[in-house]
Amino acid sequence: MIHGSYYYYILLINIFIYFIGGLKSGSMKTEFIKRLSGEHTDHIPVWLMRQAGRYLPEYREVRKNAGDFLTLCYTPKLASEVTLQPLQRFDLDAAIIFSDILVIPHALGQKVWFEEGEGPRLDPIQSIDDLPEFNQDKFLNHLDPVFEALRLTRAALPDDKSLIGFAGAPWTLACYMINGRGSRDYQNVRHYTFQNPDAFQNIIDRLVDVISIYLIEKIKNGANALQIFDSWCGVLSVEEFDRWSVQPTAEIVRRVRKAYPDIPMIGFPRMAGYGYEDYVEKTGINAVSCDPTLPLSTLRAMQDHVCVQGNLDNLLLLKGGDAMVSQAKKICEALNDKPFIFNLGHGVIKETPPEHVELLIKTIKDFTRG
Ligand code: 1CP
Repeated sequence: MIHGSYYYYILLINIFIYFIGGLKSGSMKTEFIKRLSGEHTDHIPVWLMRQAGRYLPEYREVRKNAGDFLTLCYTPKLASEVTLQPLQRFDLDAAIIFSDILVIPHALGQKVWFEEGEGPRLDPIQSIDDLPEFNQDKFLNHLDPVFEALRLTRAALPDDKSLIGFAGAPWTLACYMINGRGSRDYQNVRHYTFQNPDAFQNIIDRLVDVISIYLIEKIKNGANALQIFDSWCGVLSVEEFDRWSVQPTAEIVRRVRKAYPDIPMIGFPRMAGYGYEDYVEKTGINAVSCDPTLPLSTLRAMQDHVCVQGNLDNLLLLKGGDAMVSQAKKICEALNDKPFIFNLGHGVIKETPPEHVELLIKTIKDFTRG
């Protein structure tokens, strides 16, 4: 009898420790994680692409003191601070770690800098051999500040908030690496792929390797879900889209799942139009982030296979008021009976008044509060 109660007591302590451990590592299933896994929840989870950034005065303050944008990305305390800023203001369900997709080419040894008021610049490459020989330890060492920022942020976040890690998709990263800057249509890069398909394939293969390693490391350091941004895949034809966007992304999903079978992964094939449904079917992602050009009927059709996230026009958020509120409600009405997370169709624009974000989040939260 004494023995029995002793073991019962030990068992209870173990259950308690296991439970607390789970909470600390953020492994508790939040409504956001549940919906990504296809479960229904009472409330609509919401987060916004580029929710941390220049539209917030408190971000501009930290950014000014940090000086250079990359310094901000590589200073864990500051990166964590700006990651948490939007959650201190708004009732958001997830934080996305503050960084940039271009830390990957930077960690591969490419020169990357940000021109004030213009955007990213890179010393363009023509072949993977233009980069130093790949060394995994060096690569991970370079990115250690990002991993530390994740650890700090996960430790500071309440248990009911999730932490999202992200990477650019191979095609989008290759666009910047070859073109050296943003472009409307990436004609140079598409021309390059026709002239040098093998050399381009080598670049994509290297990116698949390093993005997979990077995302796995992000999970190890506290990310509860991942998003892969293919911001420029909308310029591709159907065959190119399959070869340069869908197949490389599918391979990354396979590799990350091999290490972490349960990690929810969101894909964002921005402006892929006709390609969205194929992307969903072939990549194996859990959720798809939708740009504002897609009709809600397409989002609804995709909900039979994955969770959908989106797709309010960021220009409506910039405008605010009734136009924004009525479109946000329309999206919730159309999609909330199946797996759905509210988000924008692209990132918050820097001129957006923070009060508009406040009203938008309130609208979404009120929708299910009744
Ligand atoms: O001066 C500044 O403060 C720099 C502006 C800025 C910010 C705030 C850049 C430069 N990057 C970021 C942060 C950033 N970038 C985040 C933060 C997390 C959050 O969402 O809150 C994320 C997810 C990114 C991802 C990113 N960077 C993408 C993919 C998403 C998308 O917007 O399509 C892309 C394409 C980039 C490249 C990049 N970095 C910065 C800018 C201005 C750009 C886009 C330039 C272009 O249009 O070519």
